[in-house]
Parts: sequence; structure tokens; C-alpha cells
Amino acid sequence: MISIKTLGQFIIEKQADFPYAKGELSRLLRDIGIAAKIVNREVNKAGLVDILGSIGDSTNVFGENQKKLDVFADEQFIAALKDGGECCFVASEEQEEGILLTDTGVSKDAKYIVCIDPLDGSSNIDVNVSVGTIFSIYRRISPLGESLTEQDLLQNGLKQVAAGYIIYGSSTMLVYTTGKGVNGFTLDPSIGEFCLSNPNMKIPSSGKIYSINEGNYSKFPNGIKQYIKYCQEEDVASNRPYTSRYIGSMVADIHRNLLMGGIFIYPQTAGQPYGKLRLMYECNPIAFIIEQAGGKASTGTERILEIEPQELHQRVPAIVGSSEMVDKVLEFIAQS
Ligand code: P6P
Repeated sequence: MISIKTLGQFIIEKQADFPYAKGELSRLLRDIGIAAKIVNREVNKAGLVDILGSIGDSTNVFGENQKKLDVFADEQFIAALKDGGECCFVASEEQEEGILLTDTGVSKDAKYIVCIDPLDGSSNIDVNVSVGTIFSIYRRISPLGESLTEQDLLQNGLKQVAAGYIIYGSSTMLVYTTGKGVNGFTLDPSIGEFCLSNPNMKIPSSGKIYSINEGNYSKFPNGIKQYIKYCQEEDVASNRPYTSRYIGSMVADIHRNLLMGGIFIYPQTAGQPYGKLRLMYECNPIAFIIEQAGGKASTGTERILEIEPQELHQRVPAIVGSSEMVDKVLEFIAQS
């Protein structure tokens, strides 16, 4: 009889790691797990019902075309966080200002803030490529019952109390950390539970995979161009040439590199001086997870987790993955 440990059992068990925990963070993580199962159900049948494709000319706050599943996922996670009652504010890629849940009936004692990308990589939905959800959890700083301030909403990544992602792929997995390692859970549809499948995940210190959109090569900074050429050179001793793997869905690229070793790079270009990826609900949570798994996460000039955020939707360049590979990119950048 294979012993099954569900996400709920694991969360309760690990709650003991936090002596002052009263179960609120545990409930919050479980609320996210429930919404993930609902989103998974719709992602898996997107081809069968009219939930594919774009919502006419609907665009998100950045003018990017909104997919029906984007909006559905956003609604599900916000509803789960509202019903769960542990979250006082949600910052979502799909919401320009964020949502003050204490204005919608959630208790003024709710102490957590969630930053979320409800369905990352959604441009891949219509072609049946893996997509994902990315979330980041902070504890509010201002006293309970008082109004939230910008200080509550713009905390640096080192202040995260938890972070995770869900990948809706050949199987659906939830991977998260609370700062004491990284654990992965695979959804067993037959029992409707996320079950512990990848305990204590560690990213190899090096690997053979580099993930970057080489179509933008001509726009990359010189250090990044030199690193790409380094990856393509023949050198048996250092296992090169590496393999190029780029899905265009950050969660899928990061998840593969976490398991196999590798590096993911989304650099700045002249047209996108801060890159494309968002700090608060893409780069910070992924950086927390990868560092907890033994890897590194840099913008090329600073550790992502140490960036002092200036606004909810700010973008940062990302160089994330196996520690030795990130170090090599930073070497090329420093020399360029
Ligand atoms: P590009 C998806 O839109 C996303 O935000 C990430 O998931 C992904 O890594 C990146 O953008 C892909 O961007 O410009 O290479 O298509």
C-alpha cells in the first residue's frame, strides 16, 4: 500500500515548523489549492467548451489580449481567497489596482497579502501547451484593523512568507515553499487531491538546458549575446553545446529546469528596458522557490529578492536557475 500524503495533510504537518502559526497560512495555502483544482478542470476541457480564445476585443490592464481562461482563473483565485477569509488584499496581473478584500466582507483581521498571476503563459492556451499560475504571499505590516499602506503592498521578495506555482501540463502539479525547502504535489484526479510526489526539490547546480527567446537575439545586451554563443560552443569538458528549450510559458520552463538543471533568461532590451516579466507575481515567487531549491535568481545586476518594489506591476529582467549557470551569465555581463 503506497502511503499518500495530501497537500492538506502536508500543510498541517509543516505548520508545526512555525511555533506561532495559528493555521491561517495553512488555510490560505489550502484555499489556493482548491482554486487550482477548479482552474485545472477548465484548462483540461478548454478545447471542449466555449472557454478558449479571446474575449472579443477585451484586453488586460497592459493592453494584452485577454483570454477567457485568464479571466476565469482570476475570478476563481480571487473568489477562493475571499471565501477563505485569510487574505486582506490581492494584487493580480489581471487587476490594475488590486482588490481590497476587506471591502468585500473579509475580516479586518485578515493578515495576508497575495500577489498572483492567475494564468501565466495564456497565449499558449489555444495551442494546448502547458500554462501555469504563480503566487506570492506576504504578511501585512500595518496593524490589523488599520488601512493597508503602500508599505504593505510593496514588500521586497525576502519578506515573502510563501510562494508557489501550479503547472497545468501533462499532469497538474503544485510546487511551493514557505522558506523551509520546496515540495511538489501532483494532482490525482481520481481522488481530487494534490499528493506529495516531489519532496524536498533541489535544482542541480548545473545543467545542459538554456531557455531564452533567441528570436530577440539582436536586441539583447552584449553579455547575454556572449553567453548564448558560449552555450552553443563545442566543449566536451564542460558538456557543451547545451540544449535550447523554450516553451514561452515561464512556469513550464522553470519547472523543467528545476527538475533537470538549467537556466531561464528573460533579459532587458532597448524596447523593453526592464524586460517583460513582472516582479511581484512572476519573478519574486519564482526566485524564492529557485533559491530555496539551491539555485539563483538575478536581474543581471542584483538579486531579484532584494529589489525594493516601486509599483505593483513593475517589470524586471530575470536570470534564474542552476547556481553555476547563473554565475556564468553574471561573469559575461560583468565583462561586457
Ligand atoms: P516571449 C507568457 O506571456 C510570459 O509572461 C511568460 O510565461 C513567458 O516566459 C514569457 O512571457 C514569454 O515571452 O516574449 O518570449 O513570448
